[in-house]
Amino acid sequence: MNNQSITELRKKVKAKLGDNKNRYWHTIGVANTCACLAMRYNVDIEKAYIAGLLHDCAKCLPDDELLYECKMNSVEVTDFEYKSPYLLHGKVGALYARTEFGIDDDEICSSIKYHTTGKPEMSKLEEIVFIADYIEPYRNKADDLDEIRSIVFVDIEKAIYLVCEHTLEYLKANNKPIDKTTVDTFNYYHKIICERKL
Ligand code: DGI
Ligand code: FE
Ligand code: FE
Repeated sequence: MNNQSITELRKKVKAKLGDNKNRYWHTIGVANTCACLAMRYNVDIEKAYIAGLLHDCAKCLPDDELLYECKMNSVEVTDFEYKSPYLLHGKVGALYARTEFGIDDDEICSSIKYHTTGKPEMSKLEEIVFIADYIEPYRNKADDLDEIRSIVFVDIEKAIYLVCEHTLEYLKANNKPIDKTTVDTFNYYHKIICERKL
């Protein structure tokens, strides 16, 4: 993709995110962070940047539209996602990446699909998008951000384990329902870290 195409992609994403300026700057922050992590972990920089740019392209859809898009495009919706349709912005984002943004790359689309819950055994690109979403420069909410930001450039698997642990603690403390995939991701990365210590 040439510079012109990337610029077009940025404009299209901006339009898709509507008036939500913070969401656009978050998107730019994730795309740039993905590119940096791609340099560190020998991943295709352009693919990482595009995945970051598109990861939240369906974020502004209300719950009923997320469910409608899934129904119309035969995207599977789990019982849990019916109850928490917000989680579908990854799956619908992956769909839009193909249908509205012309991205025909399975790995990019999968990174978008799983960016909220993660999944066990993510590819390096999937790991990069998952963690970039949490650490991008405009994020400032989590109290462990500084720690994660420094660890991720040394040990991305450990950083993912720490983010999953923090997210699960947050969801439990706020009585939010927890998707099985979020737990599976935590268990997988926890196991990797524990086995390394043996
Ligand atoms: O779209 P963003 O806000 O940039 O980030 P995201 O897509 O990673 O969403 C982050 C939120 O998703 C965060 O508040 C935690 C929440 N989340 C992650 N796993 C689960 C979850 N929420 C519920 N209810 N259940 C989960 O398993
Ligand atoms: Fe998201
Ligand atoms: Fe995001």
